[in-house]
Amino acid sequence: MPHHFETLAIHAGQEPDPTTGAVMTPIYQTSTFVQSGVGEHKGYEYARTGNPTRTALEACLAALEGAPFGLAFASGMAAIDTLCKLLNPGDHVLASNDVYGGTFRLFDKQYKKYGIEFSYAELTDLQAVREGLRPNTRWVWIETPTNPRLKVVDIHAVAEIAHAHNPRIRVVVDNTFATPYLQQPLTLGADVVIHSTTKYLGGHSDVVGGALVTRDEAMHEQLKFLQNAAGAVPGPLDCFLVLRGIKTLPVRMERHGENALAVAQFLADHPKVAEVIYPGLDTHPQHAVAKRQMRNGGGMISFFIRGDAAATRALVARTKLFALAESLGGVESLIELPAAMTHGSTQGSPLEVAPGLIRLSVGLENKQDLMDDLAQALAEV
Ligand code: P1T
Repeated sequence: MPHHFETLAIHAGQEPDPTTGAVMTPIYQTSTFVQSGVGEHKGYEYARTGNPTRTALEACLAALEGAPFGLAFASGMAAIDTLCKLLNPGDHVLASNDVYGGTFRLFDKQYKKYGIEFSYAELTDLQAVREGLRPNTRWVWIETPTNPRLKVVDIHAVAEIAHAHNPRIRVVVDNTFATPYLQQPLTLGADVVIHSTTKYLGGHSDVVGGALVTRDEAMHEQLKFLQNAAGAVPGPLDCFLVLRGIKTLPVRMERHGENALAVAQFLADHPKVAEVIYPGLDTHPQHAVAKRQMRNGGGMISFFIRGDAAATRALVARTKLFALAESLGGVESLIELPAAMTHGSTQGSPLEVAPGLIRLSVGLENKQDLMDDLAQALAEV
């Protein structure tokens, strides 16, 4: 009988070590593996090509997304870069008009110069999706919820439109913000999932990593070739940390969602807050899609205060529990200003983020403590 998500998170890809019985997957801290004769070995030759700790993580990631194939990388950007190497000059990518700043930077500063076309559309508007597709469109690139504006894209509807336009189009979903616990893009019709495992999958802000998961065997083989050929692989300790983090992903995501909903409601009721963006609030423009597609609204909130740029900068430096830092998805709460921090690369582009937008990664602290922290910071505005 197939196991449920919570069981897969703890066990998928991870058998007790056959030589010692160790229950936790060992950290195989080795660069190479002995051969009894030329080409005669136990499945591992050299650790760029494969390492048993990484194999366990890759199997676990695939299982969580409901797919047969997973690959782990040294960072989310390394995963995205590896995927982009499948593109050829003349190909077109239709992407969300709100994506992580590093993703936009890689497309715009690196892959555009190889003759690849990128255009950015409002993918929450299905008519804009239809109008954005071109004869040479190879991929539709979805982030949902998007970083940092938390737009929710209907994965099933966009995949149907893209595949009807051309069955060879690949629908790519960056599932970093939602995680496979909240939504499984491949079961909704997408073709490839990318992750920054640095975030919720690792979950403790102590590791940088990335992943690519697909059901397409031919694509997997190409990506595996590139993983080995270019070598942006995670080390065994990093793989272990992500595996360990994943074991508690379901319980963490439940609490991230519960805490974030409470914080979002608190902000929405606060007189000094101008606007709150959270997929779990019924005021969110795609709340209905979020309810259908995600188990809860996730742990990320964006908001604007009633105040100028100086007031906004002062506020983000005044919270105590919410640490002013880039990244997200850890057990601890973080606050940041995307326009000046994570999304600096979008300045002057059509993806430019409003300077007043404040982003929260709501952690697992007591939710009343988190609201009190925001209240004391807002009191000074
Ligand atoms: O940082 P790295 O592991 O390389 O992952 C890149 C990445 C990819 N996709 C999304 C949706 C992301 O949010 C990120 C990284 N984002 C941050 C560091 C941030 O603070 O938004």
